[in-house]
Amino acid sequence: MTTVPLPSAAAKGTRRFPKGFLWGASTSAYQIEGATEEDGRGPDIWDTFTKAGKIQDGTNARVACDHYHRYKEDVAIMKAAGFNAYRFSIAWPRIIPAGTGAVNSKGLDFYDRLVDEILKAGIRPMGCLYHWDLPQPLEDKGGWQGREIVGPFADYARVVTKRLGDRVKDWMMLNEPNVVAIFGYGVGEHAPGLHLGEQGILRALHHQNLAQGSALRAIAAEHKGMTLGTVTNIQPSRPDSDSEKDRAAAIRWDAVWNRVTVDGLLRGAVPDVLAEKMAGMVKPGDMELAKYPIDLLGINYYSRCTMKHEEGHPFDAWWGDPKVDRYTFMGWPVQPDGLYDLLMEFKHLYGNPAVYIAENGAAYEDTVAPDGSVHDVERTRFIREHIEQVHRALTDGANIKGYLAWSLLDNFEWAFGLAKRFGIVRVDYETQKRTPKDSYKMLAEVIRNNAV
Ligand code: IFM
Repeated sequence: MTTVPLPSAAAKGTRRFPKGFLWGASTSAYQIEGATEEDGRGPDIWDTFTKAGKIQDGTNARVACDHYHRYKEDVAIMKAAGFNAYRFSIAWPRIIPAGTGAVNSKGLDFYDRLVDEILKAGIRPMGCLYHWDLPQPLEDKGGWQGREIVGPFADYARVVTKRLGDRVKDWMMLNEPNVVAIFGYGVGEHAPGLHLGEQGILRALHHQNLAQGSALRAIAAEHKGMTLGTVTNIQPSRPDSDSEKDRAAAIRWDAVWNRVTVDGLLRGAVPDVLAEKMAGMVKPGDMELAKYPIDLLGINYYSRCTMKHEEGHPFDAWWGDPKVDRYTFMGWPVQPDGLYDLLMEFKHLYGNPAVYIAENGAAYEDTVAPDGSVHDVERTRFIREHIEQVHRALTDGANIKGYLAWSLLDNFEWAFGLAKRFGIVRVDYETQKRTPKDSYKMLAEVIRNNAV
């Protein structure tokens, strides 16, 4: 095991964060809950995708971290680290199993219990309505390809907030709509596994924008004092080389990956470079519906997008290689300063609205020491370095309200299955034993000091 020297200021924790800064972690329902066939939950697109044998390591999420039954233990783990915030997602197929129509009260009961436990631990629950688990019956009707999904999503938002809104005041609509659109509908690597190319990607993005705008309004109409927002992964898009073609690819990719969602929501606008391609799907009134004065935007960051011109991919753009000295077990480059760049760019482009880091973390090949502990040196370093960049951006005036690590637990990493571990807490999938890793201990220390 290599030891990583830390800059002395970081080791002493001299960079202080504002009072009330949100600290914690994020998870999503499908990745941790398990119990996919329990208490009236309906099938979703990831159940179908998994059953079709599309998961690289052949695993599935039927049990995952068994959080559905072990949530009390998991909340206790958060409390012990001193979290004051936790973002989790609600499983649409637990609440409205067919996507529309009958509400499953047992599904709501689970989140009732979970929320009460989180509050009892003194943690601020931040609910996310959609983290990729679309009820299969809705996909059968076209899923995010059709605008018919807008009404059902707003209805679902109403049902959830009616039940939990007395206690959960922070509501995020979607998680990473760009990943849903590109990997789910564009290139088929995620559920529902469709290869619909550019038009499929843009349709899925546009309809998520509309559903989001509609759900935000539905919640605001019925509740006062909510903090409303959404979560998107903004990644600075940079060319792989100085060539004209790579530079153009990076600009196109920035529009697809970052701007359709953020410009739609914050400006009610379609990025210029995509206006022609989206002309057929944007109807009068759509962009007014997409635009909403949110209170808080969740930003997920893992690395920059280094883009090269490559035909055969949507928008003739695909990931190149920035040739850095460190990569995670996902093969993703480690670029902490990209987080600073994006926070500062975002501040300048959008007038410095309130944001928080809703996900940031890394998969590494952890090993369990003979005494059972997990010294995840690289993840610890990764998280610390990113928190340092958050502090740097705060110092330079960015309006950042919190930092949530991805993820609390090792979990089901979508098409990669259980093999890719992002947790700051190890999960032994045989025994369901939880072991806080060194990264968890480091984060707990940062939280205790409110400083890095
Ligand atoms: O696990 C995912 C999460 O569901 C969404 N953001 C990226 C994470 C790591 O791939």
